[in-house]
Amino acid sequence: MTARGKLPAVLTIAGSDSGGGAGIQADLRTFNAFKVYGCSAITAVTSQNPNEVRRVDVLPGDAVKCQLETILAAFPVRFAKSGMLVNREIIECAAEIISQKRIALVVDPVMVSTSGTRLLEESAIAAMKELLFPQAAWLTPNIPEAELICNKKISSRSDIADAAKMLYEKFGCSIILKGGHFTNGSCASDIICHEGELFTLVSPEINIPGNTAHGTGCTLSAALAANLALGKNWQSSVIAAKAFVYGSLAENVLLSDSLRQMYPPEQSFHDQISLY
Ligand code: PXL
Repeated sequence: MTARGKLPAVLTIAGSDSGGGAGIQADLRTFNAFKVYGCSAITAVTSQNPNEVRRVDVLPGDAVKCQLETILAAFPVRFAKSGMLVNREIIECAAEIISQKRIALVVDPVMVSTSGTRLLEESAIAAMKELLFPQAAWLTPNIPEAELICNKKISSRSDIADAAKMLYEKFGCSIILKGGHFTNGSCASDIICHEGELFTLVSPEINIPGNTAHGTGCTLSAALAANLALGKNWQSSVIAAKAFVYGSLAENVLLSDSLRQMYPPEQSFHDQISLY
């Protein structure tokens, strides 16, 4: 609830993950957990489970545009997140509407699924850089995505900081460069560049058996958008988002003898997170 007693409506523009771990399903679950009202514009329907992506059906650009226009005709959306945007046509629709409506956008530049399936056409990377990132309030790449966006190999901690600064300077938005692909066995640290200043956001490293990274990126960006929509400042918002991802892994649920998934935590894990 905001200070004026209204529940903020937050929008996700992303793909459906039939397995429920990532995409729209993770975003809406996260919005519910933070008690914001979730609206969704779906870009594509993936047929997947935690082990494989069998098929991706992409919606036409005008179907995405119509969802966005219809949502925004009724809901006073001030904050949104984007995930899997697939191609230039969909990126153009999203960028145009976000700028017209002055929505603060958290962009998770989803490119490849954890299992290796392409979720963004190669030619669409240029469209993201040209049209979407300059409209973003926050950009949350992981290391492989930052390498593709910057055209630069990232192989050390100082490379991560340089890339975060480079992205900030190039696109003018705040950056969370997620270090999950580069852990040291004890903590998972991300580098933030906000208004040109560098910060480190750290949680303990946590490993659950199976495909643990699936959905963490979607969850982080949805949690960040939800907390910003609740009126929290950026520092509290990134801490709440990181704590939520950590807590979702820590309180994972068992679905079969061999299947665990992240799940919104009951406890708060803020005391496990540091920002400096
Ligand atoms: O985590 C990236 C991602 C985003 N959106 C959808 C996905 C995935 C990864 O598999 O399926 C729909």
